[in-house]
Amino acid sequence: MKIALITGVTAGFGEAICRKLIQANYQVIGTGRRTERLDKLKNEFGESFYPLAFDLRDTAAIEKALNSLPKSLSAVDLLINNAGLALGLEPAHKTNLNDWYQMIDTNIKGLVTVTRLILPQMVDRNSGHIINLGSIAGNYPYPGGNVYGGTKAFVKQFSLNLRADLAGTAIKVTNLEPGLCGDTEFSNVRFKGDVQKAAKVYEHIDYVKPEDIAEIVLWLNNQPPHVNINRIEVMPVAQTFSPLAVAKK
Ligand code: NDP
Ligand code: 8X3
Repeated sequence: MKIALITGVTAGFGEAICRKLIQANYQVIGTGRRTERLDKLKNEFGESFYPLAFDLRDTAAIEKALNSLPKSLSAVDLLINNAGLALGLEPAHKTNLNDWYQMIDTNIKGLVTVTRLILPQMVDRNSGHIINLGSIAGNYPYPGGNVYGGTKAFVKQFSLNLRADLAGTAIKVTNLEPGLCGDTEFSNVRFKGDVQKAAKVYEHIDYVKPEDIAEIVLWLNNQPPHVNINRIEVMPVAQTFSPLAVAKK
């Protein structure tokens, strides 16, 4: 039985990935801050689910939580760095600096901390797969994407650089880059609880669902040992590109 550690299982993609992997017979270690939601998953999945509560911005809490794992769960086969957030959609000069720090501390600092703590045992066993949740926001700039897009560009380059460092090992690294995806708390968080504004983002769009992302994660991890998917960008058919903006005089 494979052991997967998924950050951010208390909502959205993470929860869907957790369900999909447990159905596929993985043992899942799931993290998040909201302990009541972790407890709910524990009640639902029993032995297949191991809850670990910590805030990704708190390095000491991450270390304590990961060090507390029972020996039977300490060899993680699949690390899914999913937890993350966007805050705000204002232009850079109007944003709240603390929102920027929170995105950097969660999407970058938290992600690299978990990775750095899990990676050595993968290298020791010469086995494992890290899947990072990037975003199309790390590939294409858009107004208001400022620091969020910057964090996801970091995640993309970090993923590719991990592959460079892991040359000669059997360890895989993938950056999964979704576009517009609904049925998660992403926009509620981005718009700080303004549910109506969040709902508008998904109006009249057949968006990508958390289950679609979960299916892709399982497929990525099920590739044969010699195949690494470096990056995979996923959009709803309804989302596509527009011309570059030009401000005329
Ligand atoms: P949700 O808001 O639905 O879920 C986010 C998860 O991250 C929650 O489980 C939350 O848990 C956890 N999390 C957030 N901050 C922290 C923190 N400080 N410490 C610990 N856990 C934290 O978002 P999605 O499922 O939509 O997004 C998941 C990932 O996918 C993110 O990295 C996001 O950037 C990325 N993504 C999302 C897209 C979308 O359109 N939805 C598209 C492209 C990428 P808790 O609050 O309990 O701590
Ligand atoms: C989430 C997708 O386009 O809102 O990462 O940045 S987008």
